[in-house]
Amino acid sequence: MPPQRALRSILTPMSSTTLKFLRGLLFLSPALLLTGCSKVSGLGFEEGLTSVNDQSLSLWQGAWIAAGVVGVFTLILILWPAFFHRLKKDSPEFPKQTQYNIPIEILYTIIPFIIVAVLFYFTAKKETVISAKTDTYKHEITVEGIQWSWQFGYPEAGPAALVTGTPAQAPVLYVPLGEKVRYTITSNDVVHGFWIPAFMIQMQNLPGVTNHLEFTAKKLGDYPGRCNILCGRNHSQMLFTVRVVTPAQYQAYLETFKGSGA
Ligand SMILES: [Cu+2]
Repeated sequence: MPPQRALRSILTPMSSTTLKFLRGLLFLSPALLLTGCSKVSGLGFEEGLTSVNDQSLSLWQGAWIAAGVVGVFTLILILWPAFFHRLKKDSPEFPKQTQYNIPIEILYTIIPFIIVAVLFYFTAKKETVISAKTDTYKHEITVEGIQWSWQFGYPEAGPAALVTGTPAQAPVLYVPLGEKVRYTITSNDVVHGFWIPAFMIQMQNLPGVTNHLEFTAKKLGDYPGRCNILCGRNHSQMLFTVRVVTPAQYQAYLETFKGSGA
């Protein structure tokens, strides 16, 4: 086959069977994606670690599914003209031009607006539940960001029950299993970010502002914590460990402060 003819045969529009198959795929792909969601993976996060995970995980999964559907649809829209609207032998040099097409311009303004509005709605709904203040918490812990470490306080064990970390010695935050704690989040210098990645939790420590967050830890173990706001030279060393212990161990931990005269 001469090269021109070979090229022409590649450029020839596909057969109607192939066309039908690809069209079917276009409408089926979002459906396939959604039916696979009856058991979606945590996509990097574990279910049931804290009361916040229970709320945030579906938001995280939903955002990925929405991104996947939009991504697949966009890819199809990009590939569609490349496959089905190739230059034919007898076509004019340019296809029909559609600039200043008002309905299309309105459509591609409204669709992104709807996407953002839906993501905003679900985010705001979850955020309201996660950051709600209640009076059903059992313990209080203070979390102060300092350049460049953390100070954790356990007011139940007295005003001097404080643990202050340093960049060289990261502090441990003791948390009781299955009991709701209210965290009072403050800063004594610049903006820091109290972040426990595995718990899907982050709240900023703002100078002059007192933030509150309440949650219940649901699984024993050690979990890494970090500062996620660039707060100065040793920001990367603002590490801590969250240690989820049984309520009895937590009480015993509080006793150690009392024993030390705190
Ligand atoms: Cu910091």
